[in-house]
Amino acid sequence: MLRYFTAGETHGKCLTVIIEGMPSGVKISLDKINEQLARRQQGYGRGGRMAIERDRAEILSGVRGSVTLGSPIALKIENKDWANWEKIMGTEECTGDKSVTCPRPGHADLTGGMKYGHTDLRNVLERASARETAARVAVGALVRQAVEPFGVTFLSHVKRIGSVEDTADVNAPDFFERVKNSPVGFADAADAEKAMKYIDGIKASGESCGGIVETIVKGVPAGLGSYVHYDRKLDANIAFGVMSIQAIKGVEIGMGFGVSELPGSKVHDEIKYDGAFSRVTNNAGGIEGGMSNGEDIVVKAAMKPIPTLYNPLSTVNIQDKSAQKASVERSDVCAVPACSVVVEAAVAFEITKAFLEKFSGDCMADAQTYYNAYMDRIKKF
Ligand code: EPS
Repeated sequence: MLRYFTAGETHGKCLTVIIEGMPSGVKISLDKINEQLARRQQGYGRGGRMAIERDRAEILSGVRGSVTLGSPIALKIENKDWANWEKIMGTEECTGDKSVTCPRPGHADLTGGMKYGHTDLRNVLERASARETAARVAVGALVRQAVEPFGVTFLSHVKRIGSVEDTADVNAPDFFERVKNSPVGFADAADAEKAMKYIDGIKASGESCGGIVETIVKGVPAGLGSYVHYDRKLDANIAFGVMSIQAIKGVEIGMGFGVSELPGSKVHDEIKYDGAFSRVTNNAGGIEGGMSNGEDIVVKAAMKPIPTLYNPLSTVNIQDKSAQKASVERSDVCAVPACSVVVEAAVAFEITKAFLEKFSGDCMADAQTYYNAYMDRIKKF
C-alpha cells in the first residue's frame, strides 16, 4: 500500500519525506517535482516567506538513474529561512527566544499547547504550519509519475477567493492555459482583476481570506476504490487526504452539498452506451459507490482564511490569563492559489494509491500487464 510520512518544522532545517510502496520501474523526473514546488510558491497575496524560499526537492534514496527501485524513497526540501532561525530552532542547542504565548484563534496554537503540554506555543505552530504542504506537494508530484504513463492527468484551478468568483466556463478549451498564467489561478481575466483588488482590500484592513479550489482528474479507469468496505472507498480516501490539508474546512465530490437540494432525476447521471459505457452528465464527480466510474473525478475544497491577522482578534495569554490580542506571525494574506496545488497533490496521491492497489504495487511492468488485461475485459463487459 502506498503511504508516506513527513517531518519538519517550518523554521527547522528542512522538510523530509519517506514514501513507501512505490513500484519499481517508474521513471522519475525531478524537474516535474520542482515544477510543482514552484507552482505552490506562487500566487497573489503570499507573504514574505516565499520571497526567501526557492523550494527544491532532493531525492536521497529509492531511485537509481531516475528510475524507482521499489524501495522507500526519501526526499528532502531545505528551508532557506533556517539560516535566520538556527539559534531559535536548533535541535541540540537553542539559545534564542521567539516564544508565543497569545494563541491565534483558528490556529492549532491553544489546543496543541494543551494537548502536548507546550507553554511556548511556537512548539505547536512550527509543525502545524502550512509549510508542511511543500512536502505533500513533492509527494504528489513524485507518485503521480506512476499513473501519468496510463493517461491519467491532474488539473486544478481556483473557483473563488473570498466573495469573488471565477465565472469562466471550465470546459472552455483554453481554460487551464489561462489559469496557468493567472496570479490568482482564475481563467477569467476580469474576475482575476477583481480578486486581486479584493485581496488588496483584505490586506489593507489587516485581514486574511479563504476561497474554493477545484481539482479535476482525467483518464481514471472505472473501478478504482471499492464499494465492498468503507476504508477502500475512493471518495472517502480523497476526502481524508484533502481534509487533512491545513486550513481546509470542506470537501465536495462532484455536485457535493448541492445533491441535497434537487430531486433524484436531476442528481443522478444517466448511463449511455456507444461502444463503451459513459454518463450523460457528471454530477457524481466521477465516483459512484466508492469507485471511479470512468468520468472525470471532480473534487472541490473550501479553505478558511489564514488565522494570522495583522489586525488581530482577541485572545488570552496562556501564562497570566490576561485578555490580549493574538500574536502576529509573518503570514500570507491569501494562499488560495497555493492551496489549489496542494489539493491537486493530495488527490494525486489518493488516485495513485488506488491505482496501484488495483494494478499491482510491485513493478510497473506488472501494472501495465494487469491494466491492459483489465481494460480489455471491461471493454467487453
Ligand atoms: C508557509 C510557510 C510559513 C507561512 C505559511 C505557509 O512560513 P512563515 O511562518 O515563516 O511565514 O508563511 O503558513 C501559515 C500561514 C500558517 O498559518 O501555517 C509555506 O511554505 O507555504
